[in-house]
Amino acid sequence: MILQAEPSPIAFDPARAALVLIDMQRDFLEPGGFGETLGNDVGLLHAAIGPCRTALSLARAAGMLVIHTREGHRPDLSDAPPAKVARGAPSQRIGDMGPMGRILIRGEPGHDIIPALAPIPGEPVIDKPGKGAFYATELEPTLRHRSIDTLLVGGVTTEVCVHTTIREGNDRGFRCVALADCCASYFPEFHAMGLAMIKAQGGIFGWVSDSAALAAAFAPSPA
Ligand code: C5J
Repeated sequence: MILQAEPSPIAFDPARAALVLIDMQRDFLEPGGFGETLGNDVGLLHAAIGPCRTALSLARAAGMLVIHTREGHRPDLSDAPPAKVARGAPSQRIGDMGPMGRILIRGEPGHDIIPALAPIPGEPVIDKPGKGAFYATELEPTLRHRSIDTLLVGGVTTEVCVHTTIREGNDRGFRCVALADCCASYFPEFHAMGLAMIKAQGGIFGWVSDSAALAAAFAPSPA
């Protein structure tokens, strides 16, 4: 199967590829969550929801592995570096009570994945304390046990958790493809530059494609 991408098309076997949706959580996409406490306009992330739904439907129909990640911390904050909790001047800090429960804490309503992209049984959900999905998680063995070699990545935000995960995956030998319209940022210019960085220099740490190209890759070839 060939996926049109930049800087070059990439061949992939759906049985050895995973769709990885990064942190499509209420805490980042809905008012009152972590993203908004940092002063961001959460509406800017909503453009990625429809394309993520498309990619999710395609991956599920093809029997591909689908992995969801969630950024967040244990209720006692034992896995939250003090430097992360203290950083910046947010209106509320990690662990404070907000309208969707404690900010960025596992088990709270804000930590959930948005209903439009809810995982279904059998889809691993990786809880991560950091920005990258490989750090301090079971993601790598989850992929290796299934002989996955290619990651199709969407989610938020492009230049933070998506980028960090793609960099980590690339260094571990996975072929990482950012699905551009399935990603979004509170800063449109960072989204654009984040994608540009991935595919520059002949694909220095990955490829960039989109949900339409994924649909085309899965479309039956004309007889
Ligand atoms: C951020 C993320 N932006 N999921 N997290 O803090 O990108």
